[in-house]
Amino acid sequence: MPGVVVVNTNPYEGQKPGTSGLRKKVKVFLQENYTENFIQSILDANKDAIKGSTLVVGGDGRYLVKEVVDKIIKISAANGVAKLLVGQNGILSTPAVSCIIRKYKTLGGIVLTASHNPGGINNDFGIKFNCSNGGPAPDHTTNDIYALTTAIKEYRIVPDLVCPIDKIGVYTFTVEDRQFSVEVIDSVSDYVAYMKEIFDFPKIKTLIQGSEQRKPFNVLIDSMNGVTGPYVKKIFLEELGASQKNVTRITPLEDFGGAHPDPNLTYAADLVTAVKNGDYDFGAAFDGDGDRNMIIGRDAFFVTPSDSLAVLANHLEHIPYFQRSGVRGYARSMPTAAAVDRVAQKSGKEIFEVPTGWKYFGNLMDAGRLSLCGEESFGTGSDHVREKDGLWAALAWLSVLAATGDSVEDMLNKHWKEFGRNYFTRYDYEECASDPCNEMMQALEKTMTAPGFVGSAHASGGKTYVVKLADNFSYMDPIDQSVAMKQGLRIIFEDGSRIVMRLSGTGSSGATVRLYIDSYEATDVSGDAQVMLKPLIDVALQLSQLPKYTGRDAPTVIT
Ligand code: VG1
Ligand code: CO
Repeated sequence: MPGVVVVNTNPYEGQKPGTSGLRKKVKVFLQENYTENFIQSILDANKDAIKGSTLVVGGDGRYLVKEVVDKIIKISAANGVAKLLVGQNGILSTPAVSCIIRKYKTLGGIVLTASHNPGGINNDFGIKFNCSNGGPAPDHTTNDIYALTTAIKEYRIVPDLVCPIDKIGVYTFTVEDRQFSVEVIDSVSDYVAYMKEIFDFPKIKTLIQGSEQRKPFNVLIDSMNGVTGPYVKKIFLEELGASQKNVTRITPLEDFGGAHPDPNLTYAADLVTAVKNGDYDFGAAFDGDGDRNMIIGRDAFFVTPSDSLAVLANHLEHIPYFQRSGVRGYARSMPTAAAVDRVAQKSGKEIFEVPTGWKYFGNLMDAGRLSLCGEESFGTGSDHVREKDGLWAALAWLSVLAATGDSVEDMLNKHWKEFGRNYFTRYDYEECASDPCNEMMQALEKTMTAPGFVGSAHASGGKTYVVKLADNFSYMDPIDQSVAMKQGLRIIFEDGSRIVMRLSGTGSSGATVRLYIDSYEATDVSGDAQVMLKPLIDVALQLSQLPKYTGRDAPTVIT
């Protein structure tokens, strides 16, 4: 009978979860007891509920996932957890973890991913705790976890417990006279079964394979060597009748094949090129852990995530799940352009604006007030789970395209004609030095809150913008009244245009500055976003003095 060992340890600094979990370089997690401390703190944050509980464990297949699954098994066994549901070989996409927590009503789950950050020994790893609703832990829970990491003195582990995770099955152990079991589950089956309930698979299959009315709709689905590979294989190749030429990079690799698994125009350039040069009607890419999506149409026509959300919001009636449950409200993160707000207005539904991070949508969904939401960072999802869901978004798009018979570009043109267009762009300045970025944010906040700033005029490129509101965004959750402060600097102008600036909470080193710009045009809808937004971008760079503080004259990524 394997025994529990209590190991003395010392706290590490900086184990504070960011926008979505703790993300650091692999080498940081490899320090002695670093990972063990954090896992013990997650379990302790659940207090007595951990005893006899069931947790879901899985990750995106990146370097270190299997080793950390093994540690979670050993530490859970020592802390009185009754059962773990572990994805085979440690593989579970982030939305699949959410789905499994909800389906089996577990206490929560531990997700091993640094999402869209590169993987491999020299890159990033991450650990995130999700609660019993299937969503990322809210701020008060991550604050508890962090507080525990700063005071930890020991952790409990069963070092001799050996459990295979490569074979599906139930493995049972006796630890201190308690039963402890690990059920290794198929990584894709629960999630795929759920997608088949949500969507009309035969209809999507007819779209892809073609019919007398419509020639085959040629899709290209890119998993970017991330966790969605096996899900894409099952759904697209086995269920929807697609062929090998419709899928790419569907084997999860520990280092994502050297790719940066972030589905945007820069890092998913291979997909963009393939769709541009090939005879494809639709392209979709997903990030490392499968919660993000990018949608493009024929000739690589790009759909901004803010528009994607709005178009789906306007067409949810084509999806069986919403036919059954109806559509409650909509929501978006603050930096996301307000296209969906106009759809909400038209349909008389509630619309919420929350801080960046999916954890802020959870309460609204649990309270039955939110059906569909999204973020400008390529996140779209619904209340079917409590994470954003890349594959779900691609299937939602295909459902709508099948029902309307339109091309992706037609869908957008019709949408803009009806609602007007929210032009949007995001500039990312990755891995800058932290101190000057903090100074820049402080200085900008000072400028923005100085007397006379509201009402001041800012001119560039023949346009003049007059400030209507300037603040550091704060949010009170309408369900539990919890408050999140300092969620991003925003300047809103009289004409509704916005400049938003915030520092990323997902980077693993240095600081990443995100600058978001958007403006609304009721009729001038066929312009190029970069051209349309250039004057506002210049105003933002002037006001923030970004080039001076960061030493950068161009962003790393433009979306
Ligand atoms: C980024 C995005 C945010 C998203 C978060 C997690 O956060 O901006 O919208 O929710 O990543 O997504 P930040 O703090 O770096 O801006 V994922 O797919 O990395 O879990
Ligand atoms: Co992700």
